[in-house]
Amino acid sequence: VTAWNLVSSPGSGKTTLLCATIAALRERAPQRPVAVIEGDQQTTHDADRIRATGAPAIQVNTGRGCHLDAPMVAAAFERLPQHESGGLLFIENVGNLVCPAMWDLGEAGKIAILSVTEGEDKPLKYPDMFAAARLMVLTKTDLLPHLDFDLPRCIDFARRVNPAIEVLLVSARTGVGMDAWLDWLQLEEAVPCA
Ligand SMILES: Nc1nc2c(ncn2[C@@H]2O[C@H](COP(=O)(O)OP(=O)(O)OP(=O)(O)O)[C@@H](O)[C@H]2O)c(=O)[nH]1
Ligand SMILES: [Mg+2]
Repeated sequence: VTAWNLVSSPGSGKTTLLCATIAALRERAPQRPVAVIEGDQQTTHDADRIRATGAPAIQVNTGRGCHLDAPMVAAAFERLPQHESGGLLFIENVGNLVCPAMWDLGEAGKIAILSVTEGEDKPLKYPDMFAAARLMVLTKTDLLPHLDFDLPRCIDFARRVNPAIEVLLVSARTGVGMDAWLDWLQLEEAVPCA
């Protein structure tokens, strides 16, 4: 099973992107099992949203904890129904740009999600997260015409803390960038973890 660990501040669009990804993967690779482990301090809202797409999801509530750890993920994984080998597992970490950077969940890679409404300076302000990530996905790009977000500057800031980080632009709302995101997932799966 290939696992991707999605890390970001609260509300960057992780669950929305995952719902759109599950729907798109159903078209591309209908046989491939896809499951999600959802981390939040409280509520089952996100797991409910994932299950509404038809994919299995386990919600982990961390209470006062600010991140998922490997034992939590292992326990949740055991509860996933018949997750066959060869499947794809998305772990949506607790919304927090600091703590989740420091925890290895057995993932193929961390994917930092940054929405364009958060400001282009976040990679410099929270460098550990962007240093730990293989990919930065800039989300909500449909909102760019309404914002002062400086895209080249944001990419430059991310590469200052992680020269190897890859960057994708996606709008889950319009679907722009979804194909490149799915291509990245497919290609990078074959690349061993650093
Ligand atoms: N305009 C626009 N809004 C989006 C897009 N993706 C997500 N949103 C909105 O952003 C808000 C937060 O989205 P979520 O998917 O819940 O974000 P999240 O990162 O999962 O949030 P937490 O799990 O609470 O950290 C919602 O109101 C979404 O409708 C997008 O591509 N474009
Ligand atoms: Mg979410």
